[in-house]
Amino acid sequence: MAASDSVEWEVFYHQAPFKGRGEFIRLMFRIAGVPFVEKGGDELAQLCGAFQPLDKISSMSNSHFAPPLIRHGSFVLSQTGAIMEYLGVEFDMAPTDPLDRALCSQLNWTIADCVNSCRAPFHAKDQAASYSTQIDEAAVAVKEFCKEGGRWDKILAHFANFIETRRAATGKPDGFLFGKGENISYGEVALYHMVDAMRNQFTAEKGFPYWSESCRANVVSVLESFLVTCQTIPNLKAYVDSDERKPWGTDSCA
Ligand SMILES: N[C@@H](CCC(=O)N[C@@H](CS)C(=O)NCC(=O)O)C(=O)O
Repeated sequence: MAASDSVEWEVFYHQAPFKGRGEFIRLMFRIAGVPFVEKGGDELAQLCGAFQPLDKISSMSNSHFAPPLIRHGSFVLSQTGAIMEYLGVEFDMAPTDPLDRALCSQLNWTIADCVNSCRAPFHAKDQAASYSTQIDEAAVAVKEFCKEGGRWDKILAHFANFIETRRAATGKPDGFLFGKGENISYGEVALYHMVDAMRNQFTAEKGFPYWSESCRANVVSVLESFLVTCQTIPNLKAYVDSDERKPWGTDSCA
């Protein structure tokens, strides 16, 4: 299926006032300049096992669990990482070199792990319950997650090192991470959103003033330099500067 064909692209996600994992997918469409319609509500619930009674799941005509999903004609796909990879190929945003392509996939799946790692401490008592029911427990768990030299610092250092080693490989110190460092890939779109989400989640305004702590200033400056690189993509810059985006959530990192 070519990205330019006339079949409508649909993105299914919660019709909620936060970006969520749906934003990874929206960014892909926006950067590629491919129109899509966003859907949710009952139609989303019908597609997801997570929102069906247990006795209905085995008779569902599809095999999807939770949003986001995309639909293109009769093809439906779930799992953010799988959708990013699929759209990366469809929209010509996947590296062509096999080793680069594998590393881009590695980056994409490490980001999926990072989303889960960042969400977990905000749901310290019950991962299925709302953050609002566990604010006190979350405050303790997030502080532990973000303590100097802790798990979050390891994740941030990993991404910063990935950026720097890849830039060294492409020979472009301020560039993208694959090929000749000239084009954004789907893995980098995911990294862009992940870094931007963490930068917006771990702030003093939200009660989690960890992004700007001096102990991680060097790593943060590498991550933020990558955001600057990504914002050289005109469609990305126009979208993130627009008022068309949903607000950031308050209890996770997407
Ligand atoms: N690994 C999945 C996780 C999907 C997921 O947890 N979706 C959330 C919204 S961001 C949801 O609505 N989950 C419902 C549930 O798990 O019951 C992905 O990355 O797409």
